[in-house]
Amino acid sequence: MRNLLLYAVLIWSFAISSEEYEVKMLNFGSGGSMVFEPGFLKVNVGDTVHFKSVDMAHNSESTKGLVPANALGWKGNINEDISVTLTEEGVYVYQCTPHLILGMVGVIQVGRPTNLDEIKGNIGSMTFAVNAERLQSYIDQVN
Ligand SMILES: [Cu+2]
Repeated sequence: MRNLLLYAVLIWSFAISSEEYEVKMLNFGSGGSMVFEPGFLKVNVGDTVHFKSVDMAHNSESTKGLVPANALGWKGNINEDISVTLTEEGVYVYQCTPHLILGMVGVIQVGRPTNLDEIKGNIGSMTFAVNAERLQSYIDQVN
């Protein structure tokens, strides 16, 4: 009986141990102009990412075809914070929709990178006017 109680407490503490992260949406950051910071995040399944609208005219939206197959994705409004709890394992590419062409993208790895090959195959068709190397540099950090 005592062991059962111990297990119950352990499971309960595991369930509430999911972590929270913050990604800022910025006009200028250490990674350049029109940028998410940090642009690459590695989290665990069940963790939550808060996208913070620090500067004006940005949003966070998962990029079509560049999220795990079972993931729902998200679409934040411009000038609004959005919180996303990531429940499907894999690699997620997301964008600021008005500044996608300016390379305002980010990558979140949730647990194991189950769809990494698919992502690598699909990002080749994306074109950026500036910050063209940024997405690849984030993908290179997936491990
Ligand atoms: Cu933006």
